[in-house]
Amino acid sequence: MYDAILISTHYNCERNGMVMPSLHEGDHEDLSMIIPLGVIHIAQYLHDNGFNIRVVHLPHEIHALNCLGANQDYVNNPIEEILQKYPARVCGIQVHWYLYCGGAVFISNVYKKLFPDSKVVLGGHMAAAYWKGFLNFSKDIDGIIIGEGEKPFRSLLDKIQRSPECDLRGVTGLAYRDGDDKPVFPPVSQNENLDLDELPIIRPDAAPFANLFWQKRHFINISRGRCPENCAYCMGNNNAINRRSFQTVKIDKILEQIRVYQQSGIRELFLGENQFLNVSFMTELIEKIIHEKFDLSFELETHPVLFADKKLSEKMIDAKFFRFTMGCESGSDSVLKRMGRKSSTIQILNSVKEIAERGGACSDILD
Ligand code: B12
Ligand code: SF4
Repeated sequence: MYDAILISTHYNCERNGMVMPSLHEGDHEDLSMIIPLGVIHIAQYLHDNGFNIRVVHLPHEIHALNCLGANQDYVNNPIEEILQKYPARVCGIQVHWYLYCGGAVFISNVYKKLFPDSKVVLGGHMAAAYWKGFLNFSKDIDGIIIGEGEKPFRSLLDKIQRSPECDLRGVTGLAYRDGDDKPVFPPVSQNENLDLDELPIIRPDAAPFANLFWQKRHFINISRGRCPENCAYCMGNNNAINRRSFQTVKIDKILEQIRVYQQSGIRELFLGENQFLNVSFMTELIEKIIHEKFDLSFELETHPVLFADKKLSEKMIDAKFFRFTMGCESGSDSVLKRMGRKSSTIQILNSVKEIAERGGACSDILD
């Protein structure tokens, strides 16, 4: 029995456990194959603290079935087949992106049927935003971790180790149903977030990741906390969902993580958080990356304002930042203004030109 498993779902499933839409359908990019950073951070942290953990990335597991020639159509209920290999005291399910809400409810249902004594908790931005809705909607969901997951998950496991029958009261950062079945989230009175020095270094060969496919392109977490910008549509700046104010990870720690990833065969790293607004941090990071002469290239999810500094964009290319995605969001200045975006259409166009002239590739994203 595992202390905990952390599940990433496919988007959703049919009643018989067939995933929807089916894997590798040619008409969409299957984002669910990406291993979520939040999940691997929690898993590595719990593992480093002595717990027996597995990450269960369902799209990878189904892909593995397909590779064996055991096409999911020939398996009675592929999701049950997979999940019954993972009995755990606590089952955490990722609901970070809106894409996975339906899948998470479905999986909590299947998991509780297989292991009725296990506790099922959801976590991630969408779980945090709709915690009451999830707890009201399904009795198979016991709790929701609201905010960063490492410390609350560890407190929950500590509590369950002391008394396996435990109720979920008293775990800072966790919402649950009270005796009258009402969802409650007690105020968070102590700092439930990790000190950034305590962030784990992700080691792809660690036990929790035994069943993951690590692609050559991967992601790295180099900052935490709410974005200081005020874009109206964004969850990344929401106080109730993310209670930490913006902080960057120490550069030495980032370099150590890049070295570990490089040694494990990763060839391209994606940096994509709010750090783009912190030009002095980015400048120092990029200079140190150049100095290290890494044998991998980088992608940056960024913002048009970063390219106001021409020297910095030149250095980025020297550091092997070859691909940039930029949240442009609209081609209309008045819409951009109403959204609270800092950039104008002219800045967007100039940034693209700046990148292209220096030899980088640029694509737009709409969050
Ligand atoms: C990096 C990033 C990406 C990377 C993800 C890299 C990866 N491998 O995970 C990429 C570029 C792939 C990406 C893609 C997308 N993203 Co994005 N992304 C982000 C960003 C900038 C940071 C998230 C991050 O990794 N942080 C670092 C990790 C360590 O922290 P974390 O994810 O918050 O996880 C902590 C907690 O949330 C919690 N937690 C998270 N998961 C779980 C699970 C459990 C069980 C528990 C208990 C706790 C828990 O604990 C974690 C550790 O403390 C956020 C904005 C933001 N500032 O949060 C947007 C953001 C999350 N993305 C967003 C969107 C919309 C998308 C896309 C749908 C965009 C698109 N249209 O294609 C896709 C979906 C990707 C997918 N896999 O399906 C939105 C989400 C909005 C929403 N309502 O869903 C955000 C908030 C940006 C925004 N402007 O609104 N994204
Ligand atoms: S700059 Fe990006 S992360 Fe920051 S509030 Fe705007 S959309 Fe969200």
